Amino acid sequence: MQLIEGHRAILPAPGIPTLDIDPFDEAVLADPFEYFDSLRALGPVVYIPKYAMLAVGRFASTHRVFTDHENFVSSRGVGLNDFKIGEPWRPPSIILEVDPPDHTKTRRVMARALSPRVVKDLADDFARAAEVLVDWLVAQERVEGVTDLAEAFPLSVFPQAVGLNERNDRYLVDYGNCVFNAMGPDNRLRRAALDYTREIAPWITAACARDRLTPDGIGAAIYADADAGEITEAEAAMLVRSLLSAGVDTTVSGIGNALFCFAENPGEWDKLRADPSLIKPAFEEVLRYSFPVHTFGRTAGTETEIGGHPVEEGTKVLAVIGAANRDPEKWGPDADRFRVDRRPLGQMGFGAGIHGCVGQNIARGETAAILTALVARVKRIEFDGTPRWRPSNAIHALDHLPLRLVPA
Ligand code: OVV
Repeated sequence: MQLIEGHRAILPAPGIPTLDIDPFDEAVLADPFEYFDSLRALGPVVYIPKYAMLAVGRFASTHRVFTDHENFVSSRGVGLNDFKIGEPWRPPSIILEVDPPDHTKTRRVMARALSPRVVKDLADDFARAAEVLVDWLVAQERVEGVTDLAEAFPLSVFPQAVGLNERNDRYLVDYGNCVFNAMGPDNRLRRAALDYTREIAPWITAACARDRLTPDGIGAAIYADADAGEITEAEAAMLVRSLLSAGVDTTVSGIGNALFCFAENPGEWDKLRADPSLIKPAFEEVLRYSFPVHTFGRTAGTETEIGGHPVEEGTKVLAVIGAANRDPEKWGPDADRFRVDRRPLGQMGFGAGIHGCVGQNIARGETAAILTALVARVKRIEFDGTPRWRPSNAIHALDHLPLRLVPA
């Protein structure tokens, strides 16, 4: 067995087309749409020789890989490394990097802690925080969309919602970025992430402890399930770690991408202002068109197939959300257009299947709050300089977004 990047290097079955590209090259990450087009055009599944693995980017095959959790497992890692072969870089997540039946229990605990009821009870706090922040930003007029808004808003509500007593806003955003970069190949981005997490991880671990959390937050609700005997105390700490891994940089990216979409498409902002009932469907369209996570991996746990092509056990498969979310076969000939009234049912910005984002209610709640406050106060969102995409092995987001907010 040949090893590349810590997984079994496969030879593709005859008939699987080859795509000779490095999907994690920084130039591709900065502008991935040609890669997405090639990936879909070649077939339901392609072979990536650089990493000796497969990739799917058509809507149908990507959806299949996400929803067929029996053949495409998560317990061997959702990045390029196969946990059966190499050591995971941190103790694996007990909700992300796990299969049923182990997944079932932790998923139930997290789903309860992040239920629609919980998010509904947070809605007033979110709305007030959004109004205060947007009032302040509109008075500035020129803002840095990433730090002043996309980061500032989740940081003004999410840590309190979780009940964190420890605050280190930089670490909270950067930890998520590191976790997602660690899913990639052994490139500059992953090596920098692993170096930096050595600094951050002790702080994260400490922040997850029961006695560092307020008694009324989402974190405390998870520990209450430990008291009830559903999970152990150590498992509760690990699930709080999942909140901090997946709950900050993702919403930061979603909000930043929303601002980008509206700056790029002022007519769509006008539609939202004319009809604020479009705020919720508009965010679904942001998730489709500008997906905060571009790629997740799976591993074939058994011999299986994709689109009629045989896939051997141990094969790593990249499920390219960004490509699937732009598939004209699914979304029509204007798949590359951002349209707030599209109502893109089935968009895979939150993934699909049993591992579909467990925090999607709170993510939608945060975004609805900030867009509602903006719609009421901002006539136009304009670029005030050149936006810059942040290279990441899994996140699709901006790291610089100079904006002018034109007051209503
Ligand atoms: C969906 C996701 C991304 C990153 C980390 C985790 C989950 C986790 O459970 O730690």
